[in-house]
Amino acid sequence: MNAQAMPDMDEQARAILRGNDRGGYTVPTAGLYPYQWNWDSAFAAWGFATFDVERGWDEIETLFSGQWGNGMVPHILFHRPDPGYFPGPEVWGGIGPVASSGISQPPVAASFARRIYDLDPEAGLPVVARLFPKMLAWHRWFMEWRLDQGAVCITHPWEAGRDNTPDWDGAMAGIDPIDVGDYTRRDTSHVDPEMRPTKYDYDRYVWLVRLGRRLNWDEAALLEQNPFRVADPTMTFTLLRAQRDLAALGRILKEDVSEIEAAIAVLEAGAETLWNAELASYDARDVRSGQWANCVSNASFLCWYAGIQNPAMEAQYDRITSVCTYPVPSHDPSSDRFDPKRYWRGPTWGIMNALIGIGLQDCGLVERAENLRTSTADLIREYGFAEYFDPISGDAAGGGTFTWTAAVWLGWAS
Ligand code: 9WN
Repeated sequence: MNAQAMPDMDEQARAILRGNDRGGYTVPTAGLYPYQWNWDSAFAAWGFATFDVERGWDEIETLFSGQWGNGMVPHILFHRPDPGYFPGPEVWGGIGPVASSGISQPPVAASFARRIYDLDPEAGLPVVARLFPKMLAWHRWFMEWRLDQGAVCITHPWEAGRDNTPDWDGAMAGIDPIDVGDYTRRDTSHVDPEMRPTKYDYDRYVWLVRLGRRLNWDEAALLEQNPFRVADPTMTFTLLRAQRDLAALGRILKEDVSEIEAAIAVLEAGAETLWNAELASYDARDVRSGQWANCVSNASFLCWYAGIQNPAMEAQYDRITSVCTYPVPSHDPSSDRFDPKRYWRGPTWGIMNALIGIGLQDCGLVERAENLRTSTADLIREYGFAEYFDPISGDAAGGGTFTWTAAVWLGWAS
């Protein structure tokens, strides 16, 4: 590590967070993503907290200001209209206190709340006391509406935060986007279309949004009528981890955490229903068809983050990381569906690396954890604070000056 480059990189990362700050919330990057995204904000809070704990807490409190009456915390909060993003608030028709989308995102907020609390327990205690019932209600919503054999399901590819991963190819093929109507994408005016999902994908994304809106985002109706329902490693592992972290915060507050402990047992059993023995990996499972996705993805490696040890996953990890200059790729490079620049079909994402690295460290796999941390630091130092990266060449891809990549630098990689 170049000691002289360090202060400069830290300062750049802080400047990105400040530059993307819209007052109480942070946009992922100007232009491409002009609103508050759920899991991006949790990372942003972590990044801010490394130099301004109070601003870190503000980010999470603003996120929960958009919580719906049923406990769901939306994946996008549209605080201020912006024509630069599609689909906007008028398409989604969210039913919460702030204009929003109608789906959620990986619940990492409680885990980052615990990290921020640890940085300054005295300042954090009153905030955690305010947030605890809100985080509990969100986790309860997942447990009530989204379980299949104890694994957590998504109802839209955007919900897992891994939009066009091959994990959903089977379930996406089951959708006939009839009557999707006309729409104009905005993402491809900001970023090279080769790095984004295709029209085939977008037709289905938009069709699913229109279905949810028609059903007024009623989870019981969606459970009956939505053809897209996939038990997902991202959601299952992040919720399991978040429940453990929420229980720890609850104990600090001297709350009764027996409900959370029971949920942890359910999710631990549920995580094992994602074990695809033939593939020898955790995998996504299409609940409608009963089919495996047959994908080793970067979400498969979140098992350690959830506190699950599995030697076969260590072997998978070593196999996949050995063929990439900058791991961890979002899809197995030996698969014919691997595409090193197309979003979640191959590129490396700093946020996923941070979660995988934290998991490896917590599970005592410290050499792998340290190697991943240093290779991620090299990647960001050499190619910038990009949204994602080509795992073979390291080339920056997607949006630039990205909030969560800056946060990962400050919180973990540097
Ligand atoms: C749709 C903001 C978000 C991330 C997701 C990432 C991407 C949105 C999009 O950007 O998704 O939610 O329009 O492509 O896939 O993980 O939260 O950074």
